[in-house]
Amino acid sequence: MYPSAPPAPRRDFISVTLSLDQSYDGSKSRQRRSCWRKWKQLSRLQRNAVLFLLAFMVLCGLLSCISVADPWKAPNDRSAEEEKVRPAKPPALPAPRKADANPENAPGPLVQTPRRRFRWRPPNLQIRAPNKDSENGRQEGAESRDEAADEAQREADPQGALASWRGAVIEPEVGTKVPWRRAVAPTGIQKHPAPPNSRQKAVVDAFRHAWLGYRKFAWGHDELKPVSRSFSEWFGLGLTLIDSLDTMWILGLKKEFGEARRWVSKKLQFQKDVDVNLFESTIRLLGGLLSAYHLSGDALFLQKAEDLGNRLLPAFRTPSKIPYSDVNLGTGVARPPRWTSDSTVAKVTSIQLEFRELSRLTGATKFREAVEEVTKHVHSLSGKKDGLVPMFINVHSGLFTHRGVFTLGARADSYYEYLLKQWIQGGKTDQRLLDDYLEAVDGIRKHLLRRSEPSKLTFVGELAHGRFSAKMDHLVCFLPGTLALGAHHGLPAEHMQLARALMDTCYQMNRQMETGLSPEIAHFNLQPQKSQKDVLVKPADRHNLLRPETVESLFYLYRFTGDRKYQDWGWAILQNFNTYTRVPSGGYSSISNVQDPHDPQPRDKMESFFLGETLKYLYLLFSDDPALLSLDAYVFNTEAHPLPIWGPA
Ligand code: DMJ
Repeated sequence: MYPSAPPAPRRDFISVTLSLDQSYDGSKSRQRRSCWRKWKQLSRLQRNAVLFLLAFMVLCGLLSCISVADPWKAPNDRSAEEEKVRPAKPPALPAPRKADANPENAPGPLVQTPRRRFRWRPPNLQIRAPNKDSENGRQEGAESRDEAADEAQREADPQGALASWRGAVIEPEVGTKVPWRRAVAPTGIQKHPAPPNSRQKAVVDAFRHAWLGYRKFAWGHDELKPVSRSFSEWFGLGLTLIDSLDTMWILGLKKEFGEARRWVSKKLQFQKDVDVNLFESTIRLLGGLLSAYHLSGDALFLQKAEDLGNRLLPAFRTPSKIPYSDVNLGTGVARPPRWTSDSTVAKVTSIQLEFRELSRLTGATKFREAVEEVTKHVHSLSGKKDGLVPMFINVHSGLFTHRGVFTLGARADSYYEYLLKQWIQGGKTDQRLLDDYLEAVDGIRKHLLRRSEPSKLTFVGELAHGRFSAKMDHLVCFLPGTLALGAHHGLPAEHMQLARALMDTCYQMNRQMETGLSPEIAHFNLQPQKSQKDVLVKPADRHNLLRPETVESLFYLYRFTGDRKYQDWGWAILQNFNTYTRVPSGGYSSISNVQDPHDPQPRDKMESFFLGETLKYLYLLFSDDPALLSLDAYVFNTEAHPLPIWGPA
């Protein structure tokens, strides 16, 4: 017997689709007939299921086409979603272009068009869309992206640890995150600094008073005008705020630091059509950000520093590689000052500590290479006089100009300072830097050093085409500190003797004025019979800009000698600042006449270096703890921003 007929196959959904597939081999008519037959065999339910499946597949195909190529969108029209997920990493600068007369037509080199990415799902980051009506609309959009990126980072690294604040453990702040490619860990500050003594507290009071004025009348602007209770702009980049960050950290002003940090996070944008001076923005802004990073361990500051460093680099694109004095942060167009194609020697040779450190931290060698090219070039240049350099250098020829004039003051000062400090920063290995420094100190001794009458004060004058001038800028008072630092790092003991002698002179430049504050420029008397005074001041030079150099050197001298007279001298200067320059409503003002205690004539300006340098050095001077920013671990840039001394490679 035949076995009973096999049961009719179950015409479920899968077998239907399979049989439809298999029937595809025959001729078209046979195929159609067999398909139709099979289709008719299906129940109504099965037919509906097949139709539904086909419709679904067609719909999916259509949707994907629409997403991948939206014919209604212009090619560069980035969707809001792409904006939201764009990383906060600063864009790279293109080659500088010729300046456009109309800044509005300036090319937008700083906005990189990101590669299109396609998302099937909405992004996790929910941020506010930029407010187009607000004048800050663009900036707010960028801030939102920053915040979103910060938020994402916090989610990824909720334990993100921070350096302690004067010994206290502090919570990671909003936006704190690990740098994206950090080569070295931040150095931080000692864990348990001694509590501030009464003189240090007086400095903290002074700082708070200065900050009060800045906060009330100039918040986020470059400089406070304390008398008119307003502000002035130089670069429009919150110069005072950035210059003050590390001072606040050192003084333990956590609340103020946190507030300033939030401004940096939310408001500071370097993508701006603004010309900045390469030197000033390097020593104050880049230096300030790098130090703030080292002390706090907060990667926000390093990110900002790298962005700024990238935007400053076009200044180095000159035929000689000697940088232009100015560069536009937004367009990348660099230029010399309007009246010359010369750059100032001090200004091209005192940016090295900062750019070298930026390279070390980011791993990007371009910063170091740019500035070391300048050092190498100046090292081998003719036109020096026993190690002393002229004040100007031409960016086209790369040669010194206005030769024959030598000073340790304005335009040359920090050239000498950075020879020594770069040598220290690099672990005392670069012999050329040391040789240039030692030769220059000998040159100073040989050509510029004299003693005044009647008190025999040792001072550093100037030389112009063989003629000596007994003129000394207050700026030169950095020199005792630098000489002492060199002696501390093993250079000849005579450097320390000279440092002490010059320190006495700098103090006398303050002491002999009726206000006890130094004039901008002093002239020294060389002829005993003509005057009883050693320090003479011309009417045009009687101003005091709240400069740091005297107290800077007092700090070094006290650190290395322990002689308390240096602290007492600094204390007198602080009191004089309080008596003659403090503005009751907040802030301190530069003054026009240090010789008139009844009317010192406030000039209505508080320079950023008063907070960045002057008050910081006073605070450190009054400390008896040599481990507080140890001079074996840190080297201060010329704006008083401490940077770590590199260990052995
Ligand atoms: C600061 O900006 C720096 O110290 C610079 O080296 C010289 N001038 C001022 C302070 O006087």
